[in-house]
Order: sequence, then C-alpha cells, then structure tokens
Amino acid sequence: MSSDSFKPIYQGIIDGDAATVKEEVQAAVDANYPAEDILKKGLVPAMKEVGDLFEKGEYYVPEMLISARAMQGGLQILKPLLASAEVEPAGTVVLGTVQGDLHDIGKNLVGMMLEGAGFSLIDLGTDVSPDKFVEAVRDNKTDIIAMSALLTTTMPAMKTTIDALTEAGLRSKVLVMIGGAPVTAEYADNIGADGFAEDASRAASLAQTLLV
Ligand code: B1M
Repeated sequence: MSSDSFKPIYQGIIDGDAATVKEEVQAAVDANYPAEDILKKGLVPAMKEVGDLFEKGEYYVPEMLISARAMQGGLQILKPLLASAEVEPAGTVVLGTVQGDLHDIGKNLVGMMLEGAGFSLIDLGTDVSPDKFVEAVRDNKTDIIAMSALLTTTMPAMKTTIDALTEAGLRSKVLVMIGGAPVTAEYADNIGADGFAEDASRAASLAQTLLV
C-alpha cells in the first residue's frame, strides 16, 4: 500500500486541519487500510515533517500545537483499532512523560500499543514527578514503569525517578523502560534502566520481552 494513499492525512497534519485529518483517517479506515499503516505512513511522518519545519524556523510553537491536535484527532479514531490486536494478556504498566515535559503524542502511542499488546495501562499523563511514579507503583501491582521524554533537558528526570524508586525500596520490584526522541539505548544503560525502545511498536515488544 503506497504512502500516497495517506497524502491528504499527511497534508492535513502539516496544515493543522483537524477536521480534514479526522475525515481522511476515517475514510482510510472505511477503505480497510490497516490502522498501523495509517499511523506509520500518514500520521507519524507528518509529525516528523512538522518537527523539521520547526527546526528550520518555518513553524513556531502555535503551529506545532495545532498540528499536534490534528494528529491527536486522527489517533482517537485509530486507538480502538490499534488496541484490538490479538496478543496474550500481559502485566501492568505505569506510563508517563517525565517531570517538566509536556509532550504526550509519542507517549500516547506507546500506551495504545501496550494496550494493544494486552497490557493493563495506568497512564499518569505528562509532567509526572518521580514521587508520582513511586506512588503509582506503591498503589498498584506494577510490573513495568515506562517513561517518555522528548526534551534533552527532561531526560535526567528518568534517572531521578529510578533513584526515587531505589530510595523507596521499590526498584527491585519493577522493571523500567524508557524512550522518546532524544533517548538512546546507551542512555538507558547509563541510568540503570532495564530497556529502551525507539518506537511505540518496539516498546510493546520490549515490554513483552522484559516480562518473559
Ligand atoms: Co516540542 N520539541 N517543545 N512541542 N515538539 C520537540 C521535541 C523538538 C525536537 C522540536 C525541535 O526543536 N525540532 C524540541 C526538543 C529539542 C530537544 O530538547 N532536543 C522541542 C521543544 C524545544 C519544545 C519547547 C521547549 C518549545 C518552546 O516552548 N520553545 C516546548 C517544551 C514544552 C514542555 O514540554 N515543557 C515544546 C512544546 C511543544 C508543543 C506543546 C507545541 C507540542 C507538544 C504537543 C503534545 O505532545 N501534546 C510539541 C511538538 C508537537 C513537538 C514535535 C514537533 C513533535 C513531537 C511529536 O509528537 N512527535 C517535536 C519535533 C519532533 O519530534 N520532530 C518537538 C510525534 C511522536 C509520534 O513522536 O514523541 O518522538 P515521538 O514518539 C515516538 C518515539 O520517540 C517513541 O515512540 C513514538 C513513536 O512510535 N517513544 C517512546 C516516545 N516515548 C517513548 C517511550 C518508550 C518507548 C518509545 O518507552 C517508555
């Protein structure tokens, strides 16, 4: 299936045209395109282009935000389809974007793929403090903590959270996985995380692997 089929979705996100994105995503679903293709060939590359335009100084924060909202509208349509993938039920994941960081599109995608992979999900949202992660682990039978960061300035909060888990005596009880555009496998090793995934589908496979 060619990515040209998703051109109107792609363009709708670039233009920040939420109505068109919703309409075109729904049309693609109705035409039986797989949800994962619509996501990977339409929505995700468009958001990448938005980032490139921002880097070039052609887009500013408001344009980025409008494009992000348009993308979220499309994601809402895909969410139940992505989550209905047939995979064995697994464990419980506490997910959040780390303290100081408000980016949630990638984190939401990770959540959808985890749910799709049969995990029970506790999504703490964005700007999640180390204490809040610790509290969630204490209050719920948690198998994995999944942290997302999109800013180089907020990545250190991943380490602070791991340290807070250790201080609370909980580190040995949960696995920690991390991801987000600036995060690397090397960084994961350095801060003592159990795993790193570069995208949402790999995050779901990683969660499954960690629990084997
Ligand atoms: Co922001 N922003 N932003 N932004 N923004 C980036 C991240 C940036 C790279 C843009 C740029 O300069 N090119 C840059 C960061 C630079 C850096 O630190 N290296 C940046 C900046 C600087 C900022 C502000 C500081 C701008 C300002 O105010 N001056 C500000 C910070 C606000 C804050 O968080 N405190 C800011 C604000 C915003 C908006 C609010 C306008 C909006 C966010 C809206 C929202 O999320 N609800 C926004 C957006 C949209 C972006 C870009 C354009 C797109 C991010 C995105 O959603 N991508 C982004 C540029 C870019 O990425 N090219 C940018 C699509 C998404 C599907 O990808 O999130 O990478 P991503 O997730 C991927 C993988 O990373 C991975 O899976 C996902 C896909 O499969 N993944 C995981 C993510 N989390 C994971 C966790 C895992 C595993 C995998 O395991 C747990």
